[in-house]
Amino acid sequence: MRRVGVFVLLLGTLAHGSLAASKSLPRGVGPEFSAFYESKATFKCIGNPSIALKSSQINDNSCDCPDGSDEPGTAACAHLDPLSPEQPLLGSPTGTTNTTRALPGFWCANDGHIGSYTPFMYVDDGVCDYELCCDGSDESAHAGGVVCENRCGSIGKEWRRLEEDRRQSVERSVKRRRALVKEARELRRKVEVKITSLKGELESLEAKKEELEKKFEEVQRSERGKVVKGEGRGGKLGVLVGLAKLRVSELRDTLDKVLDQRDDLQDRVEQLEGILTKFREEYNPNFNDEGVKAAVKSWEDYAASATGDKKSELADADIMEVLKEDGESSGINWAEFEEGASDADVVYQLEAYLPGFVRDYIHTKINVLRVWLIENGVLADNPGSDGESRLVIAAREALETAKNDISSKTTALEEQKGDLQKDYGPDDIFRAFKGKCVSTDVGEYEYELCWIDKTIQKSKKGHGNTNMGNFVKIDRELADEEDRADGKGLGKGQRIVLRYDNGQGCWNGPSRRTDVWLACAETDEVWRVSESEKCVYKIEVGTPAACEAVQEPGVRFKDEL
Ligand code: MAN
Repeated sequence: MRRVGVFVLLLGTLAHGSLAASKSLPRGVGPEFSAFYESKATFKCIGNPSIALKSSQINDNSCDCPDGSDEPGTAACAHLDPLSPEQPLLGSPTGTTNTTRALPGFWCANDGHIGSYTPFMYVDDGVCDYELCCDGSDESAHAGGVVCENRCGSIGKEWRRLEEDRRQSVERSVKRRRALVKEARELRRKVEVKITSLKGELESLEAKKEELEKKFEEVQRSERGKVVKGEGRGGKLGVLVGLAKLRVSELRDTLDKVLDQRDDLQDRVEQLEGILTKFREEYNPNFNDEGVKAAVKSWEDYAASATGDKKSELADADIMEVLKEDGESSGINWAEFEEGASDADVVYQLEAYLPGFVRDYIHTKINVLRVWLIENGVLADNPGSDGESRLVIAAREALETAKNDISSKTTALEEQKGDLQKDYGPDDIFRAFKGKCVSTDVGEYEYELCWIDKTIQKSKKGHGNTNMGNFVKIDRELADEEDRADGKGLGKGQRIVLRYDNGQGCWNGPSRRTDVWLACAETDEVWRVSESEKCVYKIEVGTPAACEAVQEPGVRFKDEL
């Protein structure tokens, strides 16, 4: 099989044999040159009409015209080549072989397939060049006994099938590209919406900031003239603590008094028991006084039932404990409640219980609420540790929050505006690729392309990742490669090239950089990675984003010919 690269395909308008060469034309004449060969009598060399030949000199295997036009169907003028090194050629008007040839090659009509020109050197050389000349007409002289059957039926059929597949694939790619353009448009719209909303937010934040500045100044002014009152500190909870302390003190005094009374009564009981014991021991039982006898009996029963020391159910030690003054080491430490616990603190510390992501948002709201509560007497205005009142702190914090908001939103706005100005390629298409990566394995590395971000070389042996360049810009460059059978190649023509610079420094050399060449394909795929010179990489990628021009099946663009 010969290389196909040197042949020239007929443009699409001729693709389906509509201008098939007439049968009366000499062998090898392509349709667009037929006019030069119609005269039966004489033939004038196409490039040198002053040279007239007999029609019998056409295809007589002798190169008579300086441009080779008298031998359209033989290899007699195959040596003529504008690209070949100059060689003396006797009899030639220019004196050399370095002559512009009039004909592009030997015309194979290839009925049933696509007509094409075959290099003259392939004519009658004993090899069937089916890739270019499927009808076998290039070997009609049967050199060396070779017979080239006409295979245009089957080759044409297969070619049409492949072309149809290719057409459908191009259609799908173009469709995908359209979807990407739509996605990119939507992303741009979102950025625009974001810009509008950030501008709006900033406007109202500026107004709010002004308002908060005024408020802060007002609060500072009014707080400066305020007498700090001890009473009422702590709000409702503070009042409750005060009442409870008072009540506990009252109850402790009462218990103390009850205890004194008990002790007095106990003394009296002991005195009475002493009197009655003495009375029982000293009365005269010989006096038959029934009343006295009954009284003594009752006393004996009482004394018998009250055996041993009757322990008081409430231990005196416990009572003494209760009677001790409240303080840090006993009872209730009221100071703790008076200093720390106020209902205001509950609100001040509420934020601490919130999840982080709502804290900032709530912070402003709580401040506003705090100020309102303090101003309306619902919360006590606790001075901060540095003596600044809570009201002033809250007003200042609200102002600072607004200022921080303005600063972060201004940064976000600048970022979004910058993003809108950025070059994302034709139709803004690479906007749809932000944050996406594709990769492939080559040898000991995995190469990753993160589209508008960077290229990375990842060691599969665990030696870490190497930055091969950061995205800089979108360029265009001319590709000049033969088509590949699997279609995974850059081909010929202008291609989008993404430039990535300033990657990780090369040992004893400059920073790594990468050029990412794009060609049209149905899906995003890294086709090849090469390192043309040390730390200078080329990545070839197929992507629907590169399907800018729709090609009709079988038609090649002029710059690809
Ligand atoms: C690593 C890789 C190579 C590169 C050399 C340069 O091995 O990044 O691609 O050529 O370093 O020293």
